[in-house]
Amino acid sequence: MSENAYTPRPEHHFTFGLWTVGNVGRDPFGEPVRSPISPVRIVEKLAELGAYGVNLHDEDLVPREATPQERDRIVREFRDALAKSGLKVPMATTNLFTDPAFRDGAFTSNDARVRRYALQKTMRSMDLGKELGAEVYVFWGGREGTETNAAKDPREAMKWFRDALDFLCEYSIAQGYGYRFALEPKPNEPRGDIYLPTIGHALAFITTLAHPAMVGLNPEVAHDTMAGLDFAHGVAQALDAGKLFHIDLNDQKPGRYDQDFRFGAVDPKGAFFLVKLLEDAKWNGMRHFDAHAYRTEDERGVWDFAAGCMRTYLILKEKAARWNADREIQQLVGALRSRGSDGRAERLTFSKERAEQLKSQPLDLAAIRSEGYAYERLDQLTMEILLGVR
Ligand code: GCO
Ligand code: MN
Ligand code: MN
Repeated sequence: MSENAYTPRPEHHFTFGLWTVGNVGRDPFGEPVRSPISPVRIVEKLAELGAYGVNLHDEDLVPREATPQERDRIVREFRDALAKSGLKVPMATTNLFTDPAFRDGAFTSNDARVRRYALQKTMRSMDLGKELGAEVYVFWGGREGTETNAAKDPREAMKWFRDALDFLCEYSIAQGYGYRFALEPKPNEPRGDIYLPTIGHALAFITTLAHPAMVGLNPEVAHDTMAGLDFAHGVAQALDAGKLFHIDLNDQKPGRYDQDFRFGAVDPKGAFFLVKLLEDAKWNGMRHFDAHAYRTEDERGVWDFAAGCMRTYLILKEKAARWNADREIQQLVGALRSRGSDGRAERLTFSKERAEQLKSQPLDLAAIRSEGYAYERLDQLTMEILLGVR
């Protein structure tokens, strides 16, 4: 494949949040190290780099204290920049975490006024998202959680969370917005423990909602990694359930603070299996990078970071194609698929006869117990593709 295979283009559906490339490098110990980049400039630069779209929280674009006139001017200028560059806004979300009002959560705050404020802010932000053309609406409940379970009964919190999502589904329907809601699980940070901490928790919760078909997931690499989980397994389960509505790509070392590193920067092998999964599934959602440049960087480093996320994805996509086309790998995979059967894909479906037949079927347990699976060879071949010698 030529160098061009690694050049991002809009058809690859790469997106970034205004808050990602716009991250000013503030951390709990230090002040910002970069000046804010205006939303209009972000749109221009992302388009230049080959991205498809830009996503936003309400406050990334319109400051919380803006007057209606200021809001309209800011939105108009932003829409002009989008129209000029061709960049889209596929996803929008609400900032339900910065305002001190949300210190005990938004939809699950113990304060009923805060729960109303959270709905009000989300509805307004959904209006803004629609004005910009967003189709997916993300719910990251960063403040929905506790430091102590003395604070609230988690069953009560689940009810409040459900009421809020049911309310907002109805709002989307009543307004004719057609949003698909995507819940974003995270185990902790900024709360000590966050509700709906994993993909599995969120999938189960969705089945309890009034409009389960409208609601899916926005899983993130770093969040599952923080919980010590295999991200590709969670994503596969979301795909299997038809619930992968969006994805947040980045990277993270396990056991650390929330790092939001450039995609593939820590665990390229994990990133490879993720890209392979998404591409093999022909998943057509947005590849959204929810990450930011190291705090050491100036604005130039920010664009290096953004270009790097997309380039790494495309390199891994090419590696996945190479893996799928590799004869030796495919022989090994083929042997696994037909292992122990007559070569046809075998599904165990129940019938009384099948059960009876199975109960009395002789099985060569001695052979089953002694035959290896050749995963060492398969994994080494994978490594050699990844390391560029195959
Ligand atoms: C985090 C989250 C957020 C959300 C964003 C969109 O760890 O801070 O990943 O970046 O994705 O608020 O909802
Ligand atoms: Mn995150
Ligand atoms: Mn995220």
